[in-house]
Amino acid sequence: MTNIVGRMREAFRGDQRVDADALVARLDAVRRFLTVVDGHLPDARLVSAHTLVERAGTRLALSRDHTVVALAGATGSGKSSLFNALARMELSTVGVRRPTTGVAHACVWGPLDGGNRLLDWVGVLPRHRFVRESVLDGDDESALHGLILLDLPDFDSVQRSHRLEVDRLLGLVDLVVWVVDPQKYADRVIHTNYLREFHRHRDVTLVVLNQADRLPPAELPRVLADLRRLLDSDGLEGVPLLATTAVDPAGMVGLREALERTVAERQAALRRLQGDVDAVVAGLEELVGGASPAGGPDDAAVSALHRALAGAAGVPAVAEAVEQAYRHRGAATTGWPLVRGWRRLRPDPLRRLHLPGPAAGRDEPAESLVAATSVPDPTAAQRAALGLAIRSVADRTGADLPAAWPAAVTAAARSRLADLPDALDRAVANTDLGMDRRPLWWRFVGGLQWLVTLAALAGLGWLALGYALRALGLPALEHPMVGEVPLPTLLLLGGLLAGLLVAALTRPIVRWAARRARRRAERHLTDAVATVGEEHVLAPVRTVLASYAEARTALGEAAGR
Ligand SMILES: Nc1nc2c(ncn2[C@@H]2O[C@H](COP(=O)(O)OP(=O)(O)OP(=O)(O)O)[C@@H](O)[C@H]2O)c(=O)[nH]1
Ligand SMILES: [Mg+2]
Repeated sequence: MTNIVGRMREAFRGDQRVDADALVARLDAVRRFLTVVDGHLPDARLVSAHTLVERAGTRLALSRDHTVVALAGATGSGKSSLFNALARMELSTVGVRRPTTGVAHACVWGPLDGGNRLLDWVGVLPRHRFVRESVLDGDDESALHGLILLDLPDFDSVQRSHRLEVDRLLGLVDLVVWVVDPQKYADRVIHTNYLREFHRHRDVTLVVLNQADRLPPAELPRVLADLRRLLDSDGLEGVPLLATTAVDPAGMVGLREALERTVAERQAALRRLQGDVDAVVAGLEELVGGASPAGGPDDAAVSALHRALAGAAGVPAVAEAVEQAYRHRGAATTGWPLVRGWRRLRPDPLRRLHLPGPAAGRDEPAESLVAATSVPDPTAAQRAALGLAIRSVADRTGADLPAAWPAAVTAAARSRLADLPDALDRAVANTDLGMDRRPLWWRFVGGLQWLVTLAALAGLGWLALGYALRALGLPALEHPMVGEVPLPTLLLLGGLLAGLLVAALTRPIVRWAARRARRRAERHLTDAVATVGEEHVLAPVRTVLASYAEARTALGEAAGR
């Protein structure tokens, strides 16, 4: 037995102290992780982390001078007997009928004050709490001062309520003493369902082979060695293993010493929580592990999105209208004055679209402007193309992220889909198409046209006056001659010809300038719809990526890296 206690001491990693501040920092990092991923990852994946944060916060706020130790094991292994033997009192019923203990019993060494709050939280009813006042025992019990020992129901119980109670308590206590007996120590349930689950809590796990007195002395080492092998394969290498005999005080020395050391160290609560953080972090790792944070949606996908947005916003139709309107207005200003009026009667291609332009929104925020343009609604094909482009942005961005995140990226990309049509319409409506001012050269050509037309009219008037005088028999006018041609005739014909010539020469220039105006308007419109795409599609996607990066960092800190 000394041998085993010696081994136990060696394996009991009392020297590895847990720094409370570091642990609190790790818990804060888990908390930050949860805040950051909120809304992006399915809640079901985060249950254990939420539970940890909640439990750890409460445990750390409660007495750290107390160490809650649970005796857990199969029915009949001797938990209540060990409990009573350690308390040196018959507190928990030891029975022949199985199972005996139905609810947890607690014994507190030292004053009850802080212990009571802990037991309220752990959930042991006041009538099942007992106090071991060290004052009465002199110094005998002072070494266990601060211990709260729990006698649990059996974990392999036929009673479902027992099992649930044990599972609940095992999540809260600081240290677990697993009690096995020579008959059932190899039971599969104990190892698979319980011991194996505690491999991250090796520092707060102790295993006792109780009823050691029932084995022939020569058998004990063999059974202990067999149990050690099983524990190792459960991932519990190095966990203290000792033999106990509840019915003999001498058989309790090892366990009592181990508990005394645990209580004196005041480390079990921190070690327990550290193990919990390790387990939770390991479970979360696959949610943010693997790929490093992606930079953002790639250029090709963004360009495709801009094209699709432009299509859905009716940019080609507006640009076409700008070109036509430029030609229409250019011709109306620079054309032959005698046909301008007729041109003006034709509707302006741009006005038909009812685009208020940036001036309309000057006094009110763009958001409040009611989009009421007459730009044609997107066709089914344009809508489908936009849907595809958004999906492609999401797919390409989320492709390298671990499972659960691609869905979050897709949801983010589509999150403002319903607002897109109005936002696009508003963007188009508020874009400066550069069509408000008439170019200077139009006015110059227009003035020239008037000049030559006036010359033609002057010539016409002059000729008409000559004819009139002649018709009335009055002395005829002497027309000055330019070469062989009388000046009024030259003015009339030259004016008409010059007007037609200027109109003919101007037309290709207007066409060229109209194409330029179209391209400029297209540029402005594309910029405007790109801004809408940025706000409504890309920004939400970037938010998810930023959350992912932050979650990675937070989990790294939670892992203590
Ligand atoms: N010989 C011997 N008998 C023991 C020892 N420990 C417990 N027993 C006996 O084993 C039986 C069961 O002990 P309990 O302490 O009631 O076992 P338990 O683990 O509390 O059982 P449940 O409350 O049903 O889960 C009783 O008859 C005890 O007297 C021991 O170390 N040696
Ligand atoms: Mg019992």
